[in-house]
Amino acid sequence: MMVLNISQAIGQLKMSINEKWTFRKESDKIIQDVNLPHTWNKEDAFDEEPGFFRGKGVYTKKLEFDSVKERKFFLYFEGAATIAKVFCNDQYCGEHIGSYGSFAVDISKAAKTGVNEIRVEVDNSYHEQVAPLSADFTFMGGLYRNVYLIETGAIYFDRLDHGSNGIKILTPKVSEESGELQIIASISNELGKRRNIRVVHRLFDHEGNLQQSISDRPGTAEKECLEHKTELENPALWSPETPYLYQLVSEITHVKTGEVYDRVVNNIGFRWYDYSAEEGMKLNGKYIKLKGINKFHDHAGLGIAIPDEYHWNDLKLIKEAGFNSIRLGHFQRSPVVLDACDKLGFIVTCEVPLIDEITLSEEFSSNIINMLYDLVRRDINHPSVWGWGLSNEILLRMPKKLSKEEKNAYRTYLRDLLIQMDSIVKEEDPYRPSMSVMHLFYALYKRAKIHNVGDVAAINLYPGWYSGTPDQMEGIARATYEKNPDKPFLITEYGAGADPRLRSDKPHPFDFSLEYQLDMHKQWYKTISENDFIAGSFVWLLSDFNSEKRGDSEPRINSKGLVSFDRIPKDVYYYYKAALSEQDVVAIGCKNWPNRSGIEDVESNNICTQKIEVFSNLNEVELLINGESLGNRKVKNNSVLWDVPFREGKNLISAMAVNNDGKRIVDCHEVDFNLVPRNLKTAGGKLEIRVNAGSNCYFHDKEEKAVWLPNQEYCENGFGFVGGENLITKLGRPNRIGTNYDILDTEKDPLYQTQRISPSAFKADVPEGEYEITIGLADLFKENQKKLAYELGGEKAEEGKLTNIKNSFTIKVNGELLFSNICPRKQAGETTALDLNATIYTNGGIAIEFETEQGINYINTIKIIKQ
Ligand code: GCB
Repeated sequence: MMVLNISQAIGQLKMSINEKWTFRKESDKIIQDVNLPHTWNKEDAFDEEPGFFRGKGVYTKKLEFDSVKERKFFLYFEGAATIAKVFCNDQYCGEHIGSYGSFAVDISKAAKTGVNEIRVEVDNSYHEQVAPLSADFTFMGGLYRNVYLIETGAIYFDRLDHGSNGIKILTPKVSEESGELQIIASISNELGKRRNIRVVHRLFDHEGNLQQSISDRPGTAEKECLEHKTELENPALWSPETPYLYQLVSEITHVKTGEVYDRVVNNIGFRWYDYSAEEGMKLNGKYIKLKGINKFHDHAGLGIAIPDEYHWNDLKLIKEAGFNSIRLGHFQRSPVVLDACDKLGFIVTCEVPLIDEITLSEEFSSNIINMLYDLVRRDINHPSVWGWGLSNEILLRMPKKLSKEEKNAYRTYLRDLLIQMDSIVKEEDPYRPSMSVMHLFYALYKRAKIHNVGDVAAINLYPGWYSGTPDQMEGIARATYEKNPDKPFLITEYGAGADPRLRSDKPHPFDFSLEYQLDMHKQWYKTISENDFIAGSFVWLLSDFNSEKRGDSEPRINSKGLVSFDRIPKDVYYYYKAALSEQDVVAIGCKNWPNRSGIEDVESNNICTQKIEVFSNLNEVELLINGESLGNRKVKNNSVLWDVPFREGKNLISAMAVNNDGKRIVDCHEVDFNLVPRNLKTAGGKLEIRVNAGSNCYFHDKEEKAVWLPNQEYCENGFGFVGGENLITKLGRPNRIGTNYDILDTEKDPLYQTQRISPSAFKADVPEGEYEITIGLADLFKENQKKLAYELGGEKAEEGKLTNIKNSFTIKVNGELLFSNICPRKQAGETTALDLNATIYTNGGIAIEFETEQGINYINTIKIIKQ
């Protein structure tokens, strides 16, 4: 337990109280010791059972104060999901609605000298009056951000105003010559009539030199706003390249004794923006295109309860890649994110969780408006914040079954709400633009007359992913821009999913290969960079994230990140780094693939040629394999492709380039290659064949340190399927290869989500010997086909093809019955992985034959190993 009140000496205290809480679910007796940040969903949001706990959790903590006389005690919660009620010594002290806003609760009246018990009841149940109601992320619960104790004297800057620190700072007019500063201090006075109090604002430059000091005397009112305007000559300007920050230290002190009652420190940046439809964006008088990216707030293994350092690391990854702008879309972020954006130099838009779905009620409106105040009042001082987001794709979930009148009422409700929100934002902050982000169907927004709410036209576009082709990006973007001739135009999202474990030589929509994602981004970014009418764009998004309802190659994960859920860069990250960064970049692609596998190019040449892509912003790159040069190649569109001859075992690849100063920039990558002989009959010793049946993708198996090869037809002396076809569905998109079902009892879902249907055999012309054969199966023929979660383009349920037939079949090897009556649905369950394993001896050749007993036969994976 800690004893507080150091503040008596230093006047004011802000202290992290993340340590040593207890937690229990209200419905549970088990009490756990926890530290914050904490969420109770970090496991169940990721398990195979649909759903996650949505209910009440109770946190307690002991705080000891050595004196409470004339002291104020606030608990400052950076975030509590979703509704939090705070008690001190069993007395109710306050509550907050909304998962993402910060708020303070005054516990002074309930606090006593000695030990105090803090209790926070947090509830993340579905509540139809509290946004967000539905979205492509998981509404985890808990005290998932930092909590602080703030102790002040009895006159203090108002902490109870939507998470603000009581000081509002605006920079109404900035130029190179002068920076205007408007400071509004909200003061709460519980000292009564006592005088001799002074409020002092001191402005320091980055080096700690005092620039200005403003002093004032507050009156005796319980609440008072003291406003000051001042000007700084020749301010050092803030920009992404030089994020120069001043610091404003605001204090309430006793004139004679010097006692500090309260102190607040804010960072300040002087910069000005101009924006218009014709000229796009200007920062400090110079044209700037927003090269942006979205960032979320969760991490593998932690859920949404991530320590501040993780945010810093994310932002450093973004900076390193060369992006200059970030959209903090969908909901408010941790304060650290905004602080870091100020310091690292990002131009930021922030948003409230008015997303996808609404409840038409006054209570819903009033809650979202409160969240808007939470957002603006807390974050207004940050120089990094450029604009305010009012909503995201808010017509995405307008119920289809509404009557005409109901639809009109829905539209009117939204329009009124957005207009009101827009005017609140303008009242709070006349100097920043607002926007309401649309999705592909512009006409819906036009019809509801919300296409033009806000100052910026913003739309999320996924041509080539959810529908259409990447070359449609320009047309759709231009049309949206032209329909809003008075507004600068932003593409607030564009992206494609990629599972770091999947690669393909024939990338295809919804195959989740790294190559498909890369190919889309190359095309999209070309369009974006070549068209000046696009004032800015934001990749969707930095990192993969948890979306509990999602069924993709990694169920429950939205994999559109440039880096994985545990922040391992995908190829596309390096592509952007080469395209955007001012640093010299030479980066070998597929570095997260330490293993590769492939078939010898020509019988007995011991080589398999596979592509290696290098991303660079230098002119030429040289590639070496095992020290042997493959020559220099010119870099085009920030990339060079090589056909690299891999040999069995370790292969060391190095990419080298020389920069303008003559300095060599080098990147290296080691690949352990499993070379499969073209003529299997010549295979001496060990042999390893793995096939991802029914798929065009290679699958990297981290556990087994091995790679599964794409489906292939049998050819003489080799291996492959005889007959059959790959399962094609309409899930997510028409002509999808395989399904997006969560395959139970495995984490290697993509291996089982695709399958070869009705092959007559799988043959491998291996030499004599003992072989271990593993056949992987999963019944993908769903009995109750449900509508799948968040599928923007393909929400239609699969029709026709999928039936409830209990397929069963027999598997023979070389004419001998190996497995009979195989019915994966019965033996393992629907969409559940079933591995059949046997060791056989052959005098030469393996022919695995399938004989149908009922329905059809199929196979999802096959592995043949000779040690
Ligand atoms: C969107 C949404 C975002 C989704 C994204 C996707 O348009 O704004 O919340 O996560 O698409 O990946 O589908």
